[in-house]
Amino acid sequence: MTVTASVNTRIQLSVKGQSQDTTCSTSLASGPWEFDKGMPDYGPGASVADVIPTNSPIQAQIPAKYREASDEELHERIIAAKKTLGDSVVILGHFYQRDEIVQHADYLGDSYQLAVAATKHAEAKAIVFCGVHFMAETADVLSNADQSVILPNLAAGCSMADMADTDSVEECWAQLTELYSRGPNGMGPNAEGKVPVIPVTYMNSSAALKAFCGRNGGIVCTSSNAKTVLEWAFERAERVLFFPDQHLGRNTALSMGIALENMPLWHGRKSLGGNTETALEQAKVILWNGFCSVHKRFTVGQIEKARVDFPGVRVIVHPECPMDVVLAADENGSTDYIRRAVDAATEPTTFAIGTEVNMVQRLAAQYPQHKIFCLDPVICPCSTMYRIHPAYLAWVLEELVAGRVVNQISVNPEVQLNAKVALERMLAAKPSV
Ligand code: CIZ
Repeated sequence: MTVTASVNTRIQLSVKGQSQDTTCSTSLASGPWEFDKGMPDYGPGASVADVIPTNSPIQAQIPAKYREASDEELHERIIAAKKTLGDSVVILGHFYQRDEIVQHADYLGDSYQLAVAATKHAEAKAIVFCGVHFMAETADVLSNADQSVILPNLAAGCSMADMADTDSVEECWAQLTELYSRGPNGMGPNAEGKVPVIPVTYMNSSAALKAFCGRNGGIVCTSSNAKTVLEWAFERAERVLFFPDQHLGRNTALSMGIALENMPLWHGRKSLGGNTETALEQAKVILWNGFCSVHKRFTVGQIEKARVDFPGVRVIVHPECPMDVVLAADENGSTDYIRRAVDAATEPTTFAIGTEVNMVQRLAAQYPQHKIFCLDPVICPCSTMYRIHPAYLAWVLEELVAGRVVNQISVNPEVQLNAKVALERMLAAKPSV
């Protein structure tokens, strides 16, 4: 059996000096378990300085038989365990996962598509989410009470999601509430029926923050429906507090005609987030100071180079990229948008894509009629997604075969209830015509 060539293979070759490629960190060549048990970063690929926040879950070291197994052995073990478990398990693989994981997934998709896919499998007692922590939480919120959601490596978090912790957001909300309630209607609706502010959280956030939105009249958005969700919010509020990703918030608001001067940036730990009262009163979208370490790497210079090297190139970037990059690209959209754009191209096309490298390389392999490359020439996978190594998948599956559920992600019932309210509002929101 040959394990398919993947970003991982390229990393191994480049670290051994056997290819021209460069990686963002030589530690990518290490097994993620080298970084378990509380090392001070997120492990392989963490050259982008994704610091693990205090009290985030720590993965205990998995048994040596998994750490020491060859790629082929792990592959066979996963297949065998999955066969034994049959319909009692469903494996979900995010677009940003490595191929060695994706090939075992029953579903490949974005975080929301995957959580919804899991709800179609009531017969599955275990949902193994090969993605990151907030995704497993969302699956737990949407799944049945008798299903266990498992995250193969507990340290697979999302540094952007971690940039908005509940305490800082509550603190921000208290300050905004104090400011806006000085108006004639307090925090109640004005003559047009709009309240002063509504919280909107990106899917890449903890369940606790989704619940915060549920409790405070707010809503969740994904990168596919951010505009629809902002329209929903502006029908109900004069302004929006958008977290954690400033770039998705800014890019979406800009595309809706909102001026940059009406989008102040909120810096946690500073009074009024480092803004003046006037700026917050004139705000339409208050942006949290969060970002994705991978999408932040894309630059206008890379786009200019792609245009020189490949005249006619079609540049598509993710809306988590900085605004200047999104403006310089031909198109921007979610992972699913990017996948569909490539799939829909009828003529051989050159695509330069600004999103996570595993997904880009997979598209390149799936659509050989096109030339598809990642805008960032350095191989830098999402360091937290990369923690889902096949060794962890083999381990959680074999534990299930032995009748044990390990690494279960359980969202507390009250949080579940309120998070579901915010997710259901998102589902009910319809695009304006
Ligand atoms: O929601 C997701 O899965 C992410 C991280 C991005 C996207 O565009 O799908």
